[in-house]
Amino acid sequence: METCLNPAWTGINERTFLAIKPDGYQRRLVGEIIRRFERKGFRLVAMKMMQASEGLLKEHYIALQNRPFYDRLVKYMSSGPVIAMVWQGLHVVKTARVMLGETNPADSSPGTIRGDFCVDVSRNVIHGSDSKESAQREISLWFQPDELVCWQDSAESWVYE
Ligand code: IDP
Ligand code: MG
Repeated sequence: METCLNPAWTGINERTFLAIKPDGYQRRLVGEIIRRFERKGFRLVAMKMMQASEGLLKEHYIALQNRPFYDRLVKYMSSGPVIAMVWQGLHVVKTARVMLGETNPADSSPGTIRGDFCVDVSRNVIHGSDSKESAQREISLWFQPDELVCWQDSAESWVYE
């Protein structure tokens, strides 16, 4: 059993895929965004800075291929560095979406990332998987299995009962 997976409580092994988008990167929001997930108590298991190819992004956003903004979305997402990450913890998929805010920053509450740091739906600074199934698909699309780091989390007994 990998040391990063708890055999007794599989709920805390849930993982999600987050990516700081090129606007978040250019606007120097990387530290601020990572800080929020660290302080929440989630566990970072993979992270890389990269400029993603249009091919990868077309696959990532395949469900949106018939939307009018799809081509512009792929261009925007491939226009500069992104920070691709995998985070782990109890209900991390749902909680990360709450921490991101709504797709449109105008609908996002203050205190959320999109509510605090952006105004335009097409420049909304961060991506987060919308379900456990899409998280699995996106993690395997962006990361090789050996890029996920298994480490003994000494804070685990302070974050979970
Ligand atoms: P999500 O990122 O909150 O899951 P999705 O509906 O999956 O939202 O859309 C993916 C991304 O496409 C959004 O984060 C945003 O960057 C972009 N997008 C969504 N709707 C629009 C739109 O109406 N105009 C332009 N870009 C959009
Ligand atoms: Mg989505």
